[in-house]
Amino acid sequence: MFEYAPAPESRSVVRLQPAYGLFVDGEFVDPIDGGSLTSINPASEEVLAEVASGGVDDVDRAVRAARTAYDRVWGPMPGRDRAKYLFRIARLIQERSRELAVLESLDNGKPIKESRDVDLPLVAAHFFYHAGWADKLDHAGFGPDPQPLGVAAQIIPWNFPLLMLAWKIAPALATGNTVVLKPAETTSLTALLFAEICQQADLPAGVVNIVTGAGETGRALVEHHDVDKVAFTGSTEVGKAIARAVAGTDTTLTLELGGKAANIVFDDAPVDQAVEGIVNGIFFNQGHVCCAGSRLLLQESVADQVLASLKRRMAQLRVGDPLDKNTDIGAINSAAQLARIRELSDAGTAEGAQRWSPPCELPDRGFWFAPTIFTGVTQAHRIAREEIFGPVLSVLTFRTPAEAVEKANNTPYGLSAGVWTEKGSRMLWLADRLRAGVVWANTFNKFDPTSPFGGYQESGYGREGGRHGLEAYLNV
Ligand code: TXE
Repeated sequence: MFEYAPAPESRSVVRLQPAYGLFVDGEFVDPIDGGSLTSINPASEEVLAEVASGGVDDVDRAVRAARTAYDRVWGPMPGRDRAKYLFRIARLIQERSRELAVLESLDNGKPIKESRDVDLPLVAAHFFYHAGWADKLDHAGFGPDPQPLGVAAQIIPWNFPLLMLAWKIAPALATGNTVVLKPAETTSLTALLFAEICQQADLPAGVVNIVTGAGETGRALVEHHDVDKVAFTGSTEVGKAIARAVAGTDTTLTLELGGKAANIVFDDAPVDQAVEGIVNGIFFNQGHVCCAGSRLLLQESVADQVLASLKRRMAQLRVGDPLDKNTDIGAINSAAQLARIRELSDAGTAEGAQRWSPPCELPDRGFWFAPTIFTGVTQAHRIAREEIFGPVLSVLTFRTPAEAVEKANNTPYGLSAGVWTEKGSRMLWLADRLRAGVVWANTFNKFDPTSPFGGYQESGYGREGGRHGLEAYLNV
């Protein structure tokens, strides 16, 4: 067993304060009626900082600050001026990207090579992309002078703390809305560093407010009478509760919820390339990805070959210290999530599927789970139906393209899917029939700010990114 020891030179980029307040009306403030949360490093269980937990009065203060900023400053501001702030924020994110990436890995547990090379570049790209829209909304097909909605309440999860913040805040600000954002309780720190960046960019006070806290804080925000728009990313269960809470009000809602994506491999697919796509599909970010390729559908004639190659590749994956640049799989974000992954994996074994993981030493402290695949999975098994949100892959087989579509669509979700085949006609045939918001062709987990992202059915509604994402923040 090795001791978890973060590389000191990386860690030193981050200057953590012992305690953080809420970011309201351009300042860090103590909560009025809230308490505090302890933020820990999931790879070591060491305490990183105390973080304020906002109560009902804190949420009210933040919404009032956002309303005032909307009425007096941000709503009336010409798009070209809003763009300048967004460009400034985007550049500051680039300048401070090392610090942000290290903090993200410390707080979330994700490998530094992902936070540094995937999350942070995408976060900056989102702000640059939306900065470019701010002065062009009249020409985007929404009609002349489309109006913002007002104050947006935004609730985000812990799997991509900064990237989800960027997906929410950048389009809201570009379209002239102001924001109260609540990060997830286990990953608040990069949102608070982002608040510092807003100060550094001289963003007018109240345009962005960050209220940290757990579900109760989120509920107070969603139920606040002066919120015009709610945008939520998280579990389907909480998404449905939010939909019920705003039903009958004039608050508009977008929901980005869970998934159980099929990654479909045909017998003409290049095996090495497909195996890389399978590994990326399920082990990227420890599988804490709403669009993770968590159901692998293999055409029977190549199933053995692909599985053998996948196992060889899995044996090379390095699990461990998120701050080590050679790490492929970091820590599970929380004890609660680890318990959920264990429970569903145990159910897989109990229901008769065969479990396999490569030999893999896991650190003693922290929350860890070895990369795992289950074969012999049937569609009735819980591991084929429920979102595991961890590094666990359920493998099923199919014979014909029609059977692949039928199995892929046999889920209450519909966020994404992947197809691996050299035949273009087959690719298009499947893309037409797969009920998923995104269908990746010979790739997986590719994101771009220009491309709308969102789901069908229990994966939610509304789109984020691209021109469609702007629509969610405008009266058109
Ligand atoms: O989600 P929650 P959890 C799935 C994944 C995971 C499961 C549970 O399967 O195992 O959900 O994760 C806030 N009103 N996804 O418990 O509770 C909460 O504080 C308003 C998929 O972490 O939905 C946090 O900020 N807000 C998913 C956010 O909701 C409330 C990402 C998400 O937490 C609230 C995360 C309430 N009543 C989990 N209760 C994806 N789509 O990517 C909680 N929150």
